[in-house]
Amino acid sequence: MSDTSYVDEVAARAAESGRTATEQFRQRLGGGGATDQARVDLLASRVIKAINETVIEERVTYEEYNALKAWLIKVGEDGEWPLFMDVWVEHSVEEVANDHRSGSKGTIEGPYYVPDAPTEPWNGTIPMRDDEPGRPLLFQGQVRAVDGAPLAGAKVELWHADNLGFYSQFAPGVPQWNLRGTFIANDEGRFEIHTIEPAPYQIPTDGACGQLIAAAGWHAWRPAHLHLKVSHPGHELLTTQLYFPGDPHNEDDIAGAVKPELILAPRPRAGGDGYEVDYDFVLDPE
Ligand code: MBD
Ligand code: FE
Repeated sequence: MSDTSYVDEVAARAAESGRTATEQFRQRLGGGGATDQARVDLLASRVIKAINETVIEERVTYEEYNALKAWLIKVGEDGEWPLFMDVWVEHSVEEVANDHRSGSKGTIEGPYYVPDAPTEPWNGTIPMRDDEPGRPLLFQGQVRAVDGAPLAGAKVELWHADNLGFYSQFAPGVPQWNLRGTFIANDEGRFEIHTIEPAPYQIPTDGACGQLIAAAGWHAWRPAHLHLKVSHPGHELLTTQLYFPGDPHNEDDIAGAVKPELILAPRPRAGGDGYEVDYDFVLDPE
């Protein structure tokens, strides 16, 4: 494959992911949400005031003002509002939402979760292609309550990008449930999940968010990561991500979602291919 066709292929997938993320959001969460008048008044007033203060203090020109309007229009046209919000805002919402927890650390969900991935046994393999590229990874651990009691039958939902950084259902050409699975922990709350190591992920560069990143001289990278939702009746749902040591973007994740507690310590797999890693989850009571 020539360099140009590779770039074109990546660009085509990037544009597709914005449309799909917007459509998924509308179906799952769109339309509902908080509309308490006093809160809308308070929050909208504060955001509008912050924008106006920036304009006055930085002496924003009409040229800059119109560039902003054009860009805001394009974010919508490209379907990139879910991406923009999850990359630059969700980490603060997550921080506030979860600061009472004493169990495992959470972090942002991001734009690419899909509910109801195929159910697999506690020691199963995530759906993947026969020739799925990437180093094999055995991800194992236990789900417990804060008092240490194992949570039998806990649900461990895992989703992640492939070895090229593509998410199924958002990048065309990837099988529907590729690298998305729901694992049911055994009677001791344990799981042993066979998957592959994901690649670092560059957020789409050919849409409005990429335009902002290029115009500002930022980078578009997230470190390689596993996404998880861990749940059990009577306990708070944990939405989190796990990262790999040594990834340079653990220090400068564009989405600000890395925490020290979320960095894995994989080791070469004893008597097998690839890597294995232990990580336990502790769920707070509801
Ligand atoms: C991702 O894979 C992701 O996890 C986030 C938060 C934003 C964009 C792409
Ligand atoms: Fe992700």
